[in-house]
Amino acid sequence: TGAQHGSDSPTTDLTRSAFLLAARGEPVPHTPIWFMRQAGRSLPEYRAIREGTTMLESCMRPDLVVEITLQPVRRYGVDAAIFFSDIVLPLKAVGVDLEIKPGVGPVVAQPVRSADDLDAIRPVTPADVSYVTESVQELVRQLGGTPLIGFAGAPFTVASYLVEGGPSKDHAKTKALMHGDPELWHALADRLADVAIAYLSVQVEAGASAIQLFDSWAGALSPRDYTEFVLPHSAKVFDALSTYGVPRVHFGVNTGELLPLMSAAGADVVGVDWRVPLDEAVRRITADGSAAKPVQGNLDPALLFAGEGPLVAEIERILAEGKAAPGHIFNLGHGVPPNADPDVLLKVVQTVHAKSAR
Ligand code: 1CP
Repeated sequence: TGAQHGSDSPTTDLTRSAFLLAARGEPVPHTPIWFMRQAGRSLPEYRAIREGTTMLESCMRPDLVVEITLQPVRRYGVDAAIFFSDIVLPLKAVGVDLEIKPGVGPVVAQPVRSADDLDAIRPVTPADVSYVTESVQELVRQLGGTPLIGFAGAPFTVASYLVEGGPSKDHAKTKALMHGDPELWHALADRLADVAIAYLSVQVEAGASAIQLFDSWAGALSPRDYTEFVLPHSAKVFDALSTYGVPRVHFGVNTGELLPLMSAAGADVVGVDWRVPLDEAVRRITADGSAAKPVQGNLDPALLFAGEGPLVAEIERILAEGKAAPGHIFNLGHGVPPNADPDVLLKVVQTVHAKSAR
């Protein structure tokens, strides 16, 4: 990947990217690190540039997308950038009536209740999101040797916003729909798989070097429900993306019981939150005889507020446990909290790099 973007300077060489090497289980110069939600409210430069522009408007402006995506790369020297967007952006782009409310999250005007409500949900075409193509191309140019991760929301997590109408703690309406009207559920999830495939394809074709499928809220489901109602749809997404050969990361919160299933859905790299140690995650993924695969994680974001001693001790423990996997990408167990201190995040990056240097 990357070669097609021209190599006027050696810094555009992605073949030595620690992130991409780790994602493929190959030897690395140091353990790569990036942070979920590394762009965003924890950065003063983000708050400044976002002033007066809504979240969704920002996602549609290449000048802002490029700048906001680069901000944490400049500040922290992380080993990957993540495209600045949101999991509901492709729905907005095809005309679903939704907004992202500050301090709340995505809010949907007309929650999905019947088959008629599915009409609005169709895959984006490159023409619907030309600003995404433009932003990714410019980012890949400016990022040089740092890979760009494209992302999409997984069918279950996006469906939850569409069915609940907004953020939810228990996902009760979504589960009720699954069990009460499985036909409608599968029709909705299948459409959302197609949305994710289309949105991820646009990003990869524009130059993204890896993709992450966020099934943030899948941990609300039992393994049985996950297997029946979610896995086939997420597997469809991973399968469709396999043609590109870019590493595919699969992440959710509170997914300790689901790790083998989320791995089996087709991930090349399994994201792990802080509840399950990485060596135990590897044991769970391989328990049925499946091959071990690279893992990503899993510092508890709360440790960012614990002080340097405990923080460094946790980083050392996670680096040691990560050795159980054929590749380890360091990350938080979930997103950067908005009140995190950027200097502490910088310290985490420097510590991970220094302690893992080969
Ligand atoms: O105005 C703002 O700053 C709004 C806050 C914000 C931001 C910065 C939202 C609203 N989305 C984003 C960007 C975003 N969203 C990124 C970008 C880049 C980065 O990581 O640096 C990404 C990857 C997402 C993906 C996303 N959106 C997820 C999956 C990741 C996760 O954190 O689990 C989810 C669940 C969403 C929905 C969403 N969008 C925004 C919020 C506050 C939420 C969560 C709402 C809830 O609690 O249900």
